[in-house]
Parts: sequence; C-alpha cells; structure tokens
Amino acid sequence: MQGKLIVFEGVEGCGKTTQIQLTSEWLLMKGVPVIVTREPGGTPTGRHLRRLLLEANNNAIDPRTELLLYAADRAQHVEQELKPNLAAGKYILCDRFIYSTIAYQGHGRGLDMKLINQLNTIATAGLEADLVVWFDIDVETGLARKRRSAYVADRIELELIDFHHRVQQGYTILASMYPEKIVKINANQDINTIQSQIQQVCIQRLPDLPIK
Ligand code: Z5A
Repeated sequence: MQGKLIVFEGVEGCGKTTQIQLTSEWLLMKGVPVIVTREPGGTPTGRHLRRLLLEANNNAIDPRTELLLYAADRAQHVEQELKPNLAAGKYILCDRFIYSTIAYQGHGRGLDMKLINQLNTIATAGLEADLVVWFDIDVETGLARKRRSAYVADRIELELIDFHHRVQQGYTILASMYPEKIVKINANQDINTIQSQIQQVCIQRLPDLPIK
C-alpha cells in the first residue's frame, strides 16, 4: 500500500485550512483513508518549533536560524508522520511543505535559493508531494480575511506588505516552473466553488484515488 501526499500552499488567509477540512470530509465520506497535518507543527517536536517560529514577540530571530528551524521541523515531520502514513496507504492533506520555504525564506527573505534547495533535500530525504494545490489570492484580500476573523497576528503576518508580495510572486514563479505538480486555484472565489474545483483536481490528477 502506498498513499499520496497532497500539499496546500498559499499566502496568509488564502483559505487553506478551510479547504483542507472540507477536502478531508469529502474524502472520508468517499471511503478514502485520510490524515490532516501541517508544517510547522505536525509532530510533538514540531509544535515546540512552531511556537518559537511564530511567536509575535520573537523578532530577534535571524533569517538563517528561521530557515534551519523550518528544515528541522520538516525533517521530523517527514520521518515521524509523513513516511509512516504513506506506507500505511493514507492520503495525507498537508498544510504547507517545501514550497513555503522557497516562497517565504527564498523569495520573501531573499536567502540563497541553492542553500534552501539543499536543506529541503536533506529535510525531506527525497520525499516529494504527489500534488500541490496553490491558492492564488490577492495578498490584501488574504490579510483582510485573517484580520476579520478573531485572531492574534503572528510574527510572519506582521511583516511589511512588500514581503507578502514577494512571497506571492514566489508562488507564481513556482507554479510556472512545475505545472505538472502545482495546480493553481483562484482563491478569491466562494468556499463551495473552490471546494468543488479541488475535488475535480484530485479526481483528475490522482488516478488511483480509491473513491467509492
Ligand atoms: N512558513 C514559512 O515561512 N516557511 C515554511 O517553510 C513554512 C511555513 C512551512 C504558518 O503558516 C506560517 O509559517 C506562515 C508561513 C510560515 N506564515 N504566517 N503567518 P500557517 O499556514 O499556519 O498560517 P497562515 O498561512 O497564516 O494560514 P492560516 O491562518 O491557517 O490561514 P489559511 O489557512 O490560509 O486560511 P483559513 O484559516 O482557511 O481562512 C482565513 C479566514 O478566511 C477565515 O476566517 C475563513 O473563514 C475565511 N475564508 C476562507 N475561505 C474563504 C473564502 N473563499 N471566501 C471568504 N472567506 C474565506
């Protein structure tokens, strides 16, 4: 048995969490074995790292330290959560993966892309996503959505707007580089329309999907 890794990516407030939940309910209803996880924070060790990485008052963190902490979170996640669940035949819905590091630390912070790719290779031990769903949304719309909901801004959300635009540009570049892997969804649409498009994408791009 071999499962599949489906990754959801995009800027803040793009609707990943909402759609992961709906996709999980749909797949479970169709008899597909599903688990939902995220980066950072998909393991007990990762939850400690997530706190360090996202605490709003932790603003002395150096960009290279940040990069290494995301890589450490990913290495633990791959070994403890992703690989065993894939081996057990699960369909994994993962909120963020290597593409976030390329978009945020690479395009957003301007860290060396070669270094990022090396660290991603070490952290994933070669594990790749089977499908990446990218929620394409205006940065301002995403941030406004988050501000409308009752929430406390984290360290990355507090970055200047230019940073978020560079991240969005990073995703645009990634989607044009890997069209066979990354599917763009217009995330400015309503929740139900987006969900039915995700279901179509899963059916089309994952031919072995064991839907009943
Ligand atoms: N990060 C990084 O820098 N490098 C890395 O390698 C990794 C991560 C792995 C944590 O991510 C942070 O880590 C992230 C990047 C960085 N930056 N920040 N901050 P996260 O995924 O945990 O946090 P997030 O990106 O801010 O996502 P989120 O808060 O979970 O938002 P979301 O999942 O995209 O959206 P949502 O919660 O589904 O929806 C937000 C609101 O909009 C909510 O009120 C919804 O009801 C509403 N919503 C959702 N869909 C719609 C539609 N279609 N229309 C209208 N309203 C909607």
